[in-house]
Amino acid sequence: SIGAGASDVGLSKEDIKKAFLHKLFYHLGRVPALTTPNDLYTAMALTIRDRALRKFVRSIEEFTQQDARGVAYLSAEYLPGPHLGNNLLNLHIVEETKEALAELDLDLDEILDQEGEPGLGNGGLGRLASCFMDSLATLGIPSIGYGIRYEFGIFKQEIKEGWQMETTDKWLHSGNPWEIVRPEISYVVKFGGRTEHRTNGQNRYEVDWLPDSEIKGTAYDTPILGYQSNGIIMRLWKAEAVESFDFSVYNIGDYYRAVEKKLRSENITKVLYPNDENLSGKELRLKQQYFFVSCSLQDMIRLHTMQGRKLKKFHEKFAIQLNDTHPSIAVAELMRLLVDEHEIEWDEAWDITRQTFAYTNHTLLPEALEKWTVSLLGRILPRHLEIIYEINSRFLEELRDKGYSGDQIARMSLIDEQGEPSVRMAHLATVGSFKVNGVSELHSRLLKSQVLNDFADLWPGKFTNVTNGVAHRRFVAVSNPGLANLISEKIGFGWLTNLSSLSELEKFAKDEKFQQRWRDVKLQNKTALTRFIEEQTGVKVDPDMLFDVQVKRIHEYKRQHLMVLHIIDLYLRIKDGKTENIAPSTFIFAGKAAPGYFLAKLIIRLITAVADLVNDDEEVNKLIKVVFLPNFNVKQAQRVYPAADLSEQISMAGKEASGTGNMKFALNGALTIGTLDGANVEIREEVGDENFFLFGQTTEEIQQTRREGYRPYQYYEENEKIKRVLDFLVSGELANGDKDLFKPLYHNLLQQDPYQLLKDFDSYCAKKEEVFKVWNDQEEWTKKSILNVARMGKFSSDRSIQDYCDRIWQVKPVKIQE
Ligand code: 26M
Repeated sequence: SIGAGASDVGLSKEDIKKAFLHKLFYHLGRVPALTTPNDLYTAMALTIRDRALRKFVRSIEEFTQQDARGVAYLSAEYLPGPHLGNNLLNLHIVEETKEALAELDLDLDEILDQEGEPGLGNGGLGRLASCFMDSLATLGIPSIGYGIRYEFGIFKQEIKEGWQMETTDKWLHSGNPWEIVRPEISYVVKFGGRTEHRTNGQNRYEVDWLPDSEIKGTAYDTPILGYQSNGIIMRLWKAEAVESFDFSVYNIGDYYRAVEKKLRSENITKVLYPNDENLSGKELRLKQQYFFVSCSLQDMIRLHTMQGRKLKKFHEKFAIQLNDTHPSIAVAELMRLLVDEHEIEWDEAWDITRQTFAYTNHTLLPEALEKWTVSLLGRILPRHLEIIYEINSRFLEELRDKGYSGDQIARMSLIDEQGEPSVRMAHLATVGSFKVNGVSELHSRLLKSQVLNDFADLWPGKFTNVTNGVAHRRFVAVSNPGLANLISEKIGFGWLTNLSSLSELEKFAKDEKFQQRWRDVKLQNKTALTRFIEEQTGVKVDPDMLFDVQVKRIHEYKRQHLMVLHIIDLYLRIKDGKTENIAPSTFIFAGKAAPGYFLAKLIIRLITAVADLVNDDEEVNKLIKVVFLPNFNVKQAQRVYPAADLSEQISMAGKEASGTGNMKFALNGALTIGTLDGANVEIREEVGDENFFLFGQTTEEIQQTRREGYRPYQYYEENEKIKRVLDFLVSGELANGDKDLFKPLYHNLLQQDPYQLLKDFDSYCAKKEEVFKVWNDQEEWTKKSILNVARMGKFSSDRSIQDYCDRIWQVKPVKIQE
């Protein structure tokens, strides 16, 4: 071991205090008396980063020494959330840090509150990648997470006159103390131009790619700590101009052109595309994907060969996981690197490639399946298009040999020839991988029977399921210390590394004293959220009410508007004086809409309109309130989950691949009202159907309904309640008399209702009645809440990662002796 020893990064209160003052003085040039809150936060972050780096460096030493097989996780998105609190937990120095700061008259909570977050993802998929980083580190898996260092992450959401407004997320503006730039780790990535084919002296067929531009990718590393164990890194690439485009090589007169070129290069990693579940087909997005994939593969090849290993053994040392199809151009890029740049023959290169990649699918929605037009792909990546055609022609040949029909072959082809020819990235990823997985049992089953049906028939062994999980240390231990302490007091700390041991809580489910403390913790969390809600929205809510929460990206398939229709029904009932059986409730929504998704934005407008109506009505607001919390992100999520009583997971069955918010809520003691969709199915299986509020059609029933011809208008005509609620939308009683505002939603529901809200409306309302009834029996509710938590052990991302290790990657942990 070289350099810093453990003694430089001690973990005692004194060590932390000394290091903190040192950072404040020498890194920031400040004395304690003259500091801004950001200085204090930065000094503390740097103090902790040193300690994290030491873990990480030790891990790398050990991985290298043991020559261990490792994993590269390729994801276009990450949502790590604030690092400081999580790192303090992982280093086991929360108390020491609190005390060190207290001696300086400083408050840890205020410092924690200073931290912003890297919004380098849209939602579920990005957050899952970060949960996986946490678990990979904790389990000691030799691994690295590759991605893109977007300068602007997901937009900041503000609400103006009830509408979502987007502003840019300048997450780097006060510096990022967690990252380390690695100028020496950089690669050149080529774009555009043309290819030249020829046979060389030794009769080897060769291809040259003559690009028309080159861009440099530089590594920025962020250490990710595991719980009392190793560290790994998340390596994000930033685009810059290559040196050859520097002004020095140009004539004086070309200075501006050179600088312009530099600016254009940096465009590639400027901004995250804010669409989830909907593809944009934009050139810059394709460039982003290829850029980070190429840098990552070059980096892995460097790491691999640096240690004197043969490239032909690449797949023995690395498994590469593709987080959806966003990085799936990697299949063609690895082929190009092996065949064109390292002169490995096609067949052998293809064997290596297919033993390297595994692909996770996160969606069945047809509009979200990535396709790139042949013309765009050929223009940006001419060599890759040739390689994709070659892979395809060999693959289709195989199918022909097996006697596949023309229809089947057209369906399975990597190229979609209907309409403008385009490359189906899910097919490329499937053909180029040794395993393909969905993210919940139901989703994996549907993946095999719907989207990738032909492939599952061809290669049944290739398809598998790995149910998602969440970083319970972040989403319970860090964000809900009250609950965490209560749990640890009863069953010890084992649950932090083995979530299944939560089952030891079962025996306290009916214990009245324990129940009371359980409720006290919840009330405290709700009180804290109440303050936050008032700060953010001006709305005063009552922590004694039932907190009924739906937070997630806004999407029609997630059916936020189903919850709104029910709230309108309650409103109308209260106005009629029929208040019996309504448990006083606060309905809390949060989530971003893709900026170009009109109906999603209109749903937000609807929520804010209903909120205004309800909250200002003295007759109504004693019983119900409605809140839309702006700018939902990881930091806010950590405030919301601990304070929820009821978790809304009400997507149309068959549409939500898994969901992970559902797990975070249940782990914090919320009960779930939900459909048989995604991981809800498995959550219900685990917690018991008597502890889960199930409603709505099943996937099969929905298909049946569709086959029989779904007529939403019929429900409107035949169901008094539905008619009244829908008519209310266009009555002018919402949004200051504007009758037209919600017409698009009204018509959408009556004409197509693609997500069959009206069909599920009655069963949803009926289930809400049951929720109210159980809520009125607090002992019963608390018992169910405790049982929910006790039975959620399956849903740690530690379990998910263990599944990937055992069943997909074939990698083992490397433990480190300090
Ligand atoms: C694609 C092309 C261009 C621009 C953006 C995208 C894109 C980005 C993010 C598409 C989809 C994206 O995310 C999808 C997502 O978050 N899916 C969710 O993944 C979770 C983790 O597996 C699941 O729990 C959710 O059910 C699923 O909706």
